[in-house]
Amino acid sequence: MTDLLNKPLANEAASDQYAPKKEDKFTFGLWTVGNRGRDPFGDFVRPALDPVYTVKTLAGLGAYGVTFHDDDLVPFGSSLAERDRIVKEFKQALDDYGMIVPMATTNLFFHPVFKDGAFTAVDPAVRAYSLQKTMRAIDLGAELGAKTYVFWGGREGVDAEASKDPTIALKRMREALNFLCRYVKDQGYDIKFAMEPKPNEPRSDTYLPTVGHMLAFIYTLDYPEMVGLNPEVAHENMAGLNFTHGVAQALEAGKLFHIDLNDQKGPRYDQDLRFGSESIKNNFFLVKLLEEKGYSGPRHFDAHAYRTEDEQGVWDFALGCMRTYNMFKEKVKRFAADKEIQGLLAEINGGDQTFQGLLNGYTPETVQKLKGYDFNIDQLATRGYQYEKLDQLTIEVILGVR
Ligand code: GCO
Ligand code: MN
Ligand code: MN
Repeated sequence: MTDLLNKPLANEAASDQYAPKKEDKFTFGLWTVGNRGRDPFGDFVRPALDPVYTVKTLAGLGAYGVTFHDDDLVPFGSSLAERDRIVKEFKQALDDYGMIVPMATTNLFFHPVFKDGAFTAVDPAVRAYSLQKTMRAIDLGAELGAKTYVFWGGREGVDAEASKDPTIALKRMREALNFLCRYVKDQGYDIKFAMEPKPNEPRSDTYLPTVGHMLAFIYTLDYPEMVGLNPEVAHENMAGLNFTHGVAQALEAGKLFHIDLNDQKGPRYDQDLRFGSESIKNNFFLVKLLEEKGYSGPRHFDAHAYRTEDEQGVWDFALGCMRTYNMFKEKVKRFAADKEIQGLLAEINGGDQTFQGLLNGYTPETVQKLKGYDFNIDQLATRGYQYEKLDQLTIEVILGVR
């Protein structure tokens, strides 16, 4: 394997203001840079990357940590001795390169045993095995210091609608999460769960398909305080939704435990494109939300390089995700410091303050006043909101002319 850190790319890029730094908290899944370019129509195009080498290379590019599915680190079917050797070497690499594992997860979708799902599979043996595999994977995550444990229900869904009662599927999902929350508590692990919605793929319909569905479901669990969300850019876009609004709802509810950043060209299959490579304006507002509203977790990239790329292209991709995030961050600062934009926003949000007193919550007096007030709605309706101007100024910031 060539050691790309000895080539100039990373070092040159590290010299400018957008260069990723530890404090930016950028993380990558082992499966993301390790993606070998296989798709439903074509085989692998890149060799596998060794996890230790991945840790070293990502650290050199300025990343803060790595995440993994159990099987990304310890290949499925490894012996206990093999597992221990791999974990030891991996821990050493984390130490050597100053990297951490903030999140871990379980692969409940690759092996054929999961073809009908895991926690919601019709077969009780599959459901029981899924709990076993997840507990072992949680142990692995805990051993490596993960504080967030992600649940993406890869195959939790249907192709034949008649095969499952959707209300029973939800009950099964709830039972599994309740069970695993108890497991984490009993082990004394300092771990929270983050559920990741996706509307479809690989199943034609997945249960709990969007941020909103997931959020409502969390409050039906036995330990809702232990469970939050891991929304992904591509997934909400696959459902045609405004990702930033979904993330805002999770954040406002105190439920944004983690985030999967990538990009997507509209509602298609899950493209997992380099962060910020397509939806420039949407991602500007996403970064604005994360940076301005106090999200303090990792900025985790769940994306992969184009299938056309060799290993060099993979590191170009990884560096690109991080640099683009930092470029958006810089634009967000510009937006906040732009006097014309902020003046306009203050004016837009001003309105007639005499009515503010009627909007401070319910009182019988307010009811009386509101019911009796004679609003001049024709005059109110004539207002121009100046949103064309505001949006154009936003575009000018994003495109770098302000
Ligand atoms: C996907 C998902 C996954 C999950 C991962 C971690 O569409 O394949 O986004 O990449 O994020 O399994 O849970
Ligand atoms: Mn995805
Ligand atoms: Mn994801």
